[in-house]
Amino acid sequence: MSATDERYQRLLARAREGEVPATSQLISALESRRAGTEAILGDLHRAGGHAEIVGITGSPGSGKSTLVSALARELRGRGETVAIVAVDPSSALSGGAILGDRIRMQDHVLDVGIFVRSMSTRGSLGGVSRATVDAVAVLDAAGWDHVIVETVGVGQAEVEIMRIAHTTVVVSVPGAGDDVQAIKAGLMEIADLHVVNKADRPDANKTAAELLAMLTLAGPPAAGGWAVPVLSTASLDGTGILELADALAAHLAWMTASGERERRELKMAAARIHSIARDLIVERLAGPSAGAAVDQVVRDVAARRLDPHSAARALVDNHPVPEPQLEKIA
Ligand SMILES: Nc1nc2c(ncn2[C@@H]2O[C@H](COP(=O)(O)OP(=O)(O)O)[C@@H](O)[C@H]2O)c(=O)[nH]1
Ligand SMILES: [Mg+2]
Repeated sequence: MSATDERYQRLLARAREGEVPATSQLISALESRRAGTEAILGDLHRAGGHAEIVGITGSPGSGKSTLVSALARELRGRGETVAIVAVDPSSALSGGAILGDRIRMQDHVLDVGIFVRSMSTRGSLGGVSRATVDAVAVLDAAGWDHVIVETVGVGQAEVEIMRIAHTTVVVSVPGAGDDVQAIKAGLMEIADLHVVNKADRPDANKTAAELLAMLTLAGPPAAGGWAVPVLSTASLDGTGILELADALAAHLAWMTASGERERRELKMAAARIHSIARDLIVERLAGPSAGAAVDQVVRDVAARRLDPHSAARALVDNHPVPEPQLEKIA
């Protein structure tokens, strides 16, 4: 075992004892992608699989951080431990929101049963980056009961959150325009639970009714299926938080009883393998080890001795990437 491996192993052992600084250091080491992280990622995978992973998504300012903070307090009251990963848009424009997260999360600063980590999105706005996936793996392996990932629901992010979360919560707010944001942003398909936050504001009932109408249009769930609930919360004063915690527990129980949890674990595994394989292949084709073979192909395409499709296919055939057959698993 290399010195790096040993250091990571020590950090993981301490993280599993509930040592927060060791947990943070391990997440940072993986985030900066220092050499020799593959072995520890393997250990994390083997140790994990116990945490309930919840994704919370919705537009900036919808109150996700406030909601997560209140939810964490409720879950702590039930004797469960909660780790929060807040994926902050890296844009300087949102500096205020990041600061806001920190201040609210300080409510929990003295509680050893709560862990809070902010991650930058590093350019992929709202995206669940590789670093986030690895952070969740650390927290799962370290034995946290709940891992909550807060992301801004933009573009690819909502699809990506499904790849790491057992339960996805979509947050909407009243009075943000004529259309419910979740519908506009294409978030309807991924929501296991809808929350209309800021229910203390006018028109909260109207927003909830619009969401319910959309869900009704989609038809009733299959027998034994999950009926997506629409909950209302006012996360500043804690209204509806107890019901949200109950609904999350109910969704987890349903997933376990119906076999859905197993199906989702399969999908997540397939998506994970695919994404890592894709990264590997890109690294190989672009990296220094690609070497002369790629250079020659590039020259052949430029000189029109070879077409780019055949060239790409020939390169990939040398490094095949298995396509996950997600439909077959579903
Ligand atoms: N009126 C009201 N304001 C809220 C509620 N929840 C959050 N807020 C406020 O909405 C703003 C954005 O909250 P934040 O949690 O940072 O939203 P995020 O960007 O989605 O994480 C803050 O000023 C909060 O105080 C709520 O239930 N009611
Ligand atoms: Mg936030």
